[in-house]
Amino acid sequence: MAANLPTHSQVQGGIGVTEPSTTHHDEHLHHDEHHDQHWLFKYVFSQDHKVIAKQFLITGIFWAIIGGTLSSLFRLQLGWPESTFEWLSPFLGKWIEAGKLNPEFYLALVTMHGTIMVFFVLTAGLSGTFSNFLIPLQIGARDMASGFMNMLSYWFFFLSSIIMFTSLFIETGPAAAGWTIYPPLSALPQAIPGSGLGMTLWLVSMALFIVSQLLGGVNYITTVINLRTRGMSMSKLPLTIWAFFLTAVLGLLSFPVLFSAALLLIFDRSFGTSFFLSDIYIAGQALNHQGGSPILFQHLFWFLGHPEVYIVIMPAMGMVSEILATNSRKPIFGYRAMIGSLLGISLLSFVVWAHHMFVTGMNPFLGSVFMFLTLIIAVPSAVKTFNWLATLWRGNIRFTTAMLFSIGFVSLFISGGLTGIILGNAAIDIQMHNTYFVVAHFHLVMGSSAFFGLFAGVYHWFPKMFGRMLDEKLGYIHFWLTFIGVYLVFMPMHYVGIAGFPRRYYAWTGFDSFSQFADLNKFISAAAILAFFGQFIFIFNFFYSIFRGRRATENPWNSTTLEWTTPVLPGHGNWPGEIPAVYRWPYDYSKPGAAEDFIPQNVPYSQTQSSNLPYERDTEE
Ligand code: HEM
Ligand SMILES: [Cu+2]
Repeated sequence: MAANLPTHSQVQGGIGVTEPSTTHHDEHLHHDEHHDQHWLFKYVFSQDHKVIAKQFLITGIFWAIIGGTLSSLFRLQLGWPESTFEWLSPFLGKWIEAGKLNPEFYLALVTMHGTIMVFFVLTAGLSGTFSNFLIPLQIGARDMASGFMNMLSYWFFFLSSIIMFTSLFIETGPAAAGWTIYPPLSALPQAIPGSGLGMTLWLVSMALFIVSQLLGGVNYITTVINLRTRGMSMSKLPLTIWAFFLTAVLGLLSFPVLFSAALLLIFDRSFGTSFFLSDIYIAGQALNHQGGSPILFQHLFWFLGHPEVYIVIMPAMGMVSEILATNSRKPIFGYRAMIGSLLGISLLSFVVWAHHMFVTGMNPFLGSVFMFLTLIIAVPSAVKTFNWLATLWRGNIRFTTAMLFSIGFVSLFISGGLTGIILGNAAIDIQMHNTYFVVAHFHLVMGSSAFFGLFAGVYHWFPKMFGRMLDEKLGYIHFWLTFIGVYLVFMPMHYVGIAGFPRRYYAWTGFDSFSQFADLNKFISAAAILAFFGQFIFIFNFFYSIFRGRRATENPWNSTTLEWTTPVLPGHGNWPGEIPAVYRWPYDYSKPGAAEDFIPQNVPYSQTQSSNLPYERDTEE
C-alpha cells in the first residue's frame, strides 16, 4: 500500500480547524477520542464536515421516505380512481371524505412530493451530503474553510425542514400550487385551502432553505479555491470536486433569484402589492390588484428552476465519473473534455430557462432563440455520455453495487435526455407541455438519474463514512428492483403523455378519451408502489450496516484519490499526521508497467519509474 506516504506538510489555518478543543497530531484518532468535547458539539452542533455530511444524508433519507409516501398516495388515486380508500382515513383524517381522496389534497400531495424531492432530497440530501463529505477529503484539507458557516448551513436546512414538515399537518393543508408555485394560485391566499397558511409556510421554509444553500455554497467554493493541498492544482482535481464546485457556483447565482421571487410573492400575498397579479376576479368579485404579471414570476422561478435541475444532476455526474473510472480500472476518458462539458452545461443552464414557458404566449422569435440555446445543451451532455461509455469500453469492470448504480445512471440519463431534445422544440412542446410526457422526461433524466447518483455515492463512500461496508447482496437486489422499477413506471408515461394525458389532474375519469388508459395507469401505479417499497431494502441495509456491516479497510476499492489515504474512520482534521501532497492526476488506473493497477495521487513519480511516461520521467526532484 503506497497509500500513506505523507511527505510534505501544509500550513493550513482554516477556521474549521482552530476550534478550542482540537489536537491534530494525535496518533489514535479513532473512537477513544482525545477531545473532551461535549457530545452535543461532537454529534449535534458539530463543525466537522464529515458529521455535517451525515446529518444532511440522514435528513435527506427521512425526506425521501416522506416524498415517496406522498407519491404512493397520489398514484393510488390515479391508478384506482373509482375505488374508495376508507382504510386511509386513520392516516389522512378529513382528507378522506366518504372514502374518496379530497381533490385539493391531491394537489397538495403532488406539490409537496415535487418540492421535497427536488429541494430537500436531491439538492440538500445529495449535494449537501457529498459536497460536505468529499470536498475536504479529496482536495486534502482538514475541514471546510468555515466550519461554523457549514454548521449553520445544516441548521438552516433543519429549520426549513421542520417548517415544511409542520405544514403537512395544519388544518388547511400544505401548499398546493405545484412545486413551481405559479401565481395566482400561490399569490391569492383565498384561492384554495392550500393557498393560505400552507403556502406561507412553504415560502418561509424555502427562504430558509435558500439561506442554507448560500451558506453552504460560499463555503464549498472558498474551500476548493483556497484549501487544496500541495500539488493539487485545478487540473488534478477529481471530477467530483469540479462538479461540486460548479454546482455551488450555479446555486450562488440562481438561488437568490428565487429568494427575491418568494419575497415579492409574500408582498403580494400579505401587503397588497401587485408584482404578479393583475385584473383578477375571485368568485365574481374584482380584486384590487393591477399591473403585475404572473409571467414575470415564471421568469424569476425558471431562472432558478432550470439551473436547479443541473444543481441536482451535476454532483451525480461527478460521482458517477469517479465510480466508473475506479471500477473500470481505467482512467476516465477525456478528463479535460469532462471538465469542459461541465463548464459548458453550467454556462448554458443560465440561458435556456424560457423553454419551460413556450406556451406563455411569448414572441415566437424569442421562443426560437431559447429553443436554439436549449438544443445546444445536447452537445456537452453527449460529450459526457460518450466519455462514460468510452471509459467502460474494454475496462476490467468490477460490478460493485455502486458501479451498477453508476451504469444505471448513464442509462437513465440517456433515456431521459433524448426526450429533452424533443421537448426543446417549441413547436412540439406546445403540444406536449403539461402532459405526462414532460413528467416522464424529467423523472428519468433528473429524478431517477439523480437518485441513482445518490445511491452510487452512498454505496461507494459508505466505508469511509461509517468504517463498515454495505451488504453487496442486498445492494444487488436493491439495484435491480429499482432499475427495472423506474423503467416500468416512467416509460409508459411517454405513451399516455403523447396521447394528451395532462399532469396535475385529480380525476381523468370524466374524459372518455382517457378511459383507454385505465389499465396502463393501474400498471404504472402498481410498479411505482412496488419500487417504492423496494427502497426499504436499502434503508435496512444502511442502518444495519452502520452497526453490523463488515469492517472496512482503508482503501476497499483500490482507489487513487486522497480520501482513501486517511484512516479507516478519519477523525477530526482528517489525517492524523501531515496532509499528503499530490503529484499526479486522480486517474492513474492500470498504468502499463506499474506494480498495481492503481497509483494513488500522493505517490511521487520518483517511486514509479517503471510506469512513468516519457514526460513524467523528469518531473520529480
Ligand atoms: C438535452 C438536454 C435537455 C433538454 C433539451 C431539455 C428540455 C426540456 C424542456 C423543453 C422542458 C419543458 C417541457 C415543458 O414543460 O413543456 C423540460 C422540462 C424539464 N426538464 Fe429537461 N431537458 C434536458 C435535460 C434535462 C436534465 C439533465 C434535467 C435534470 C437533471 C432536466 C429536468 C427537467 C425538469 C425538472 C423539467 C420539468 C419541470 C416542470 O415543469 O415541473 N432536463 N426539459
Ligand atoms: Cu429547463
